[in-house]
Amino acid sequence: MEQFKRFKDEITRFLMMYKFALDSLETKIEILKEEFHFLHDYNPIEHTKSRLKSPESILNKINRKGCDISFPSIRSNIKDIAGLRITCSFVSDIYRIRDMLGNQSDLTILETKDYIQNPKPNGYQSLHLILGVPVYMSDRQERVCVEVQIRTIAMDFWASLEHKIFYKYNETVPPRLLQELKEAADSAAALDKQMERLHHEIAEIKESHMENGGTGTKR
Ligand code: 0O2
Repeated sequence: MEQFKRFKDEITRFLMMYKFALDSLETKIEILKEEFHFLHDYNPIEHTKSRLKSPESILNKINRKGCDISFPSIRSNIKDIAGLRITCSFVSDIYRIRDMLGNQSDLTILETKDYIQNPKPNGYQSLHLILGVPVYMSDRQERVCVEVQIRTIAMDFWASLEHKIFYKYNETVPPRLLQELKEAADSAAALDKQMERLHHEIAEIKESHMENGGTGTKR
């Protein structure tokens, strides 16, 4: 019983580090968001969502990978214990957010998977970063990994539907649905391109309007 309690305390303390890393990253993002809004009168971040992997899902993943079940092994082999998803309106915002995070002196971008430049065969698109985030505990400083997924609203819409279908069919999705999902991913990418183009056009119109000191036309 004593051993079980000690083990439970260790897991709780271990996961706490990841929770603190997420808390501090979310605070950083909130600050960037507010400052960006103040400077540019525009918000590149629509919303953020964080999650911590459960001990059960950490154990499943470490078993799947065939790695040791120990805290050091879990730390070095599972990089998505803490996950943060950032949703934005435009593809250019995704890279702007990546750069803003990369410019923070205490954060390190340890890994980048660009599924926008290289979408997965099923159509999945997102920018994945593994960030090294410092965590200040009462007796030490640790650096832990946080997986950040940055995507547009259209990419997020697609990924959440695909995720639901994948689980509904217990991972064996009928080929017709896979084909339709791929087509939907292509449509989402086309929509993202069109919205980006419109966004730039509107920004240019706004700029020349400001330069000419004119007044706008109401919708
Ligand atoms: P959850 O519950 O979202 O966390 P690795 O983690 O490096 O061992 P992998 O597959 O190389 O494994 O990592 P990758 O490619 O960075 O993708 C991990 C996460 O991206 C997944 O987490 C999903 O959140 C998301 N993802 C990747 N591919 C797809 C996809 O085809 N469809 C959808 N909907 N999401 C995807 P988890 O662990 O699967 O689940």
